[in-house]
Amino acid sequence: MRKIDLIPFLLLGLMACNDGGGAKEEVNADTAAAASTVDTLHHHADTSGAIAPVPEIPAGAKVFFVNLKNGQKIKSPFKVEMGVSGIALDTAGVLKPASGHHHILIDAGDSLATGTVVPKDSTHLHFGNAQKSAELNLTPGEHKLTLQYADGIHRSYGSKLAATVTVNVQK
Ligand SMILES: [Cu+2]
Repeated sequence: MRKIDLIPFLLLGLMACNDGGGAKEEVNADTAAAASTVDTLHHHADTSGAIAPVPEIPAGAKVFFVNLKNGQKIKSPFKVEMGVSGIALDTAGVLKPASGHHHILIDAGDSLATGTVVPKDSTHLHFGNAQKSAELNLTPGEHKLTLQYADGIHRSYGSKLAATVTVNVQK
């Protein structure tokens, strides 16, 4: 009885030794176990580390220009009121769920792809102090203004939290 029981193990052992794969297989099994552990750790790290995904947009959230309509004629400088509903308005610096701040893109497209860090330059204005209004000084002519919401670390929420109007600045 005992001898018969041992035979399969011996055979396995011999086969493993013969192709030198015995040790390898053990290592592989360990690696697989370790990999799944690391994987679990990574998933946790993803929600708290520097590469955390852009927070989900709450259903129904939107941004809008409060005082500007598409095609509006306006004199410069002028005040822009930035509206948001369904998602919190907060200062920049810390990543929080369901939260963000406004940006105005001037003649720089209809939105920035989700996750894109909003550039900081003369055509990409940040309102990281949770401002709700801004004064713009634009040259005469047509200008496309886009309100783009982004998370606490300036990553765009994409087209779902963007609004665009074209204004006509009078001479
Ligand atoms: Cu920003």
